[in-house]
Amino acid sequence: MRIGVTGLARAGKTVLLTSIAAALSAPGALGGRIRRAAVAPAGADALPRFDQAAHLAALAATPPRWPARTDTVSLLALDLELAPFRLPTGALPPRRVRLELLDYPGEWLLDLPLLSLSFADWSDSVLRRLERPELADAARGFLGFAAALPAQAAADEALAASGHRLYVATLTRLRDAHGLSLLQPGRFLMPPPGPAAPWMAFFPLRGTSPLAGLLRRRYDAYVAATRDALLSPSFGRIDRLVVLADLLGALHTGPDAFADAQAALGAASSALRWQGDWLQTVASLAALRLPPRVIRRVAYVASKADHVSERQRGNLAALMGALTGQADARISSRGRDRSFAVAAARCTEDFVWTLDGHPVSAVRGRLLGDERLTRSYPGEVPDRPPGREFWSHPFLALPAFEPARLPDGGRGGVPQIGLEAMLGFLLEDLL
Ligand SMILES: Nc1nc2c(ncn2[C@@H]2O[C@H](COP(=O)(O)OP(=O)(O)O)[C@@H](O)[C@H]2O)c(=O)[nH]1
Ligand SMILES: [Mg+2]
Repeated sequence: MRIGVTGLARAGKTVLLTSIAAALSAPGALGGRIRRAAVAPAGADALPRFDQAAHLAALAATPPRWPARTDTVSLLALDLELAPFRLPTGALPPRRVRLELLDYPGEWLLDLPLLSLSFADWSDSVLRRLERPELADAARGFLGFAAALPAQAAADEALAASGHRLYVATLTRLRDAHGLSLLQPGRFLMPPPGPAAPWMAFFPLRGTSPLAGLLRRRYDAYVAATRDALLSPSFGRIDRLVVLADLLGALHTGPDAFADAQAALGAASSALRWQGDWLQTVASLAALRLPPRVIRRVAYVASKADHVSERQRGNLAALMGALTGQADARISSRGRDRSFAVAAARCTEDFVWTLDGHPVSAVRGRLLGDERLTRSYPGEVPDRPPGREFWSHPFLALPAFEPARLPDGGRGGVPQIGLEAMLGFLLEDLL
């Protein structure tokens, strides 16, 4: 069984995989339904391995550290021994299952909508967005370059390369300075390992110039490669998916970042919802290949939920549900999707704080490099996309907490919130 874990950079994928593996390996895991779990040897698989030992050692260090930054894909394989099914005639032998968790960049899933967009339509929608007044500043260099191109610009390599460089710089700025997430193509911000293919050098451009023709051919090659990657053994074999998003971070960054995270989650969830359809199309295009398995369960997870108290975490899960179409009976994929609020490495405890004479449910934890406990109350989490009045009282800072101290090198698991409910949903038919 292969579970894909996806989310944009810093969403919390590495910490989640580390915590899942530690939880499944702890004695009495999932109410005793898992007897034993061991990280499987790398075997002959071409995918890089997820370095579980190093990531868990970081969390278990004194003082604890967050796991080092990772990028691109990696695979964590666990050999599980499950408690036997019991029949009236006696117990069956224990069952053995190989559970694989694939750490998959969410930036790559943002390319799903491109599969059904022509270069002209894609260019037009990207440029219209960049031309909006609130983004025009960040995009000025690139937009100026595109505007200065003659209507019949030649299919010139140097032009294509300069435009590409300016476009990638704009995407990077929109991510780092504006907190935006719907930035396409995702592989421009999270390149696959290995040397970049020459057709990666494109950018959105309107018109019918020879240059636009060259860029269109490159865009088409990019879309074809994206399609192939979705059919490849690494992604094609995924049959359950965790989509992780730092919604609290987006609420904190502000209305534009939040609206953008909403658009990105909406785009990814609708592309996944129609997966049945587009996979059939893709499969027929890629004749002679087996169609990939259809994803049977999707958990949409709001990460770092330990920044807010228990009362707020229900709202956080509801907000995630609202952003991914689960509240809408017309489009929800009955039973296949569910939303959760999870802290894979819980740093805080809940407590009641009296602010201006009013009790509020807050949290407290240690900041990185600080021995004392720090209190935090970022604000009320809305249970649906918030209206304008919400943004007049901005969501307060999210302190950089230190992970909780782990006894016994983490062999008993990592303190967490909501992880078991999420695993129970994903593994229901197995347990
Ligand atoms: N408070 C809190 N912070 C978290 C949690 N999980 C991740 N983080 C923070 O988010 C950062 C990025 O997490 P990481 O797993 O490396 O993200 P990735 O880029 O998606 O793999 C970490 O370094 C932590 O600072 C959590 O459960 N609680
Ligand atoms: Mg990572």
